Amino acid sequence: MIFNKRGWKTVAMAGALSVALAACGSDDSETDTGDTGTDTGGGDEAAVEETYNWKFVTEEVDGQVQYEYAEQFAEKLNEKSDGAINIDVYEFGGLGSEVDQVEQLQDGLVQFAIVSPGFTGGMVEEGQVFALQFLFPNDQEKTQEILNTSEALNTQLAGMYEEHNIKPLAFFTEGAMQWTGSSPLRTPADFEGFKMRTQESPLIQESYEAYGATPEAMSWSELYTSLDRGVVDGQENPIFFIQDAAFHEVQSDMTISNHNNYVAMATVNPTFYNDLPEDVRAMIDETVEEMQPIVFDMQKEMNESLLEEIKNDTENPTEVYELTEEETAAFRELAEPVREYFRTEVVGEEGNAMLDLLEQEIAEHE
Ligand code: 6CS
Repeated sequence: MIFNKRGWKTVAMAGALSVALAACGSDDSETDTGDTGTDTGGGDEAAVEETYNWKFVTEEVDGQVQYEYAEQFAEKLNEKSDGAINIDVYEFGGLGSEVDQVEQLQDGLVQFAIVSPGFTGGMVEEGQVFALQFLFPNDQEKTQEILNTSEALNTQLAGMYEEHNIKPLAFFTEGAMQWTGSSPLRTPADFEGFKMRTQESPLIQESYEAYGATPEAMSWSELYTSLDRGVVDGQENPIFFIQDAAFHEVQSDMTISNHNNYVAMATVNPTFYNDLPEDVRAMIDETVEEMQPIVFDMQKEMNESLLEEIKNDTENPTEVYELTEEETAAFRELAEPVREYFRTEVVGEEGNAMLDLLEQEIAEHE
């Protein structure tokens, strides 16, 4: 595994690169259902008779979990189809913001996307269930097992996304989330007046307001600079992302809070998917399934090794502190009413039924 260290502080997110998509736009109608070409034939597994050129957009960059997922997914499908399926994988930044990317998927300009529910909460309110802190088990294996098997998520929630032209193929964890700050974050009092960067979803913001913080939504493309300049005081993310995006360089403190998991969805445009021949769909489904243990191991390895990198970065020292059980309990208590808020103010009957089932599924794993 290669961990690319890019110095995101110097990267101005390239609006210009979105021109690349616009430029490709006219071709996309052809590539949605696949360019018809000659079968390259030969491979045992390749029953695919046309050639296909698709786009897969991610919210991360080379070396990070989502991008590596998309690369391996593309490689597998290319091999399985004996070269008939070709997928261009796009790093984050090339095609606009995280929200722009979701729209491109819905419009069929890209066929596949990794989507974090944290950017779609205004659209699929029920997807904000992932913003509920301390809902899933602390144990990442158990969490991934729930994500793999949950009917509440894979049937009920997936159906709600599909109504918005987004078909979740799989849910996976990118690791437990931790807090970083320009000051220590150990008790709810430490969040009083603390400017916390969050993703767009209102329930994430509600969760930090419950701690007394002032949440501010922004794209991660602006985050390094915003932390550096004090526009915001802190943020939450899995360890691999904190290190790879170099947020620790501009934060004095990191709290191992394990307050939530970073859940992402591998998604496809449903119209595109449903129009594909059955054998091609089966190939996609098989690949999605194969990717689940691969991405789990990938995030685990990255989160573990990059924690050591943060601890050993003497040029950019970061105080790493792990919450005690007692300290965690204080946050857990404040997070509890947010679950009730989700039930009564955010979602309706369907969302409540989904959370009931999810809570039951979680309890069965604990
Ligand atoms: O904090 C964020 O917004 C970003 N974090 C991760 C782990 N992936 C992409 C996302 O946009």
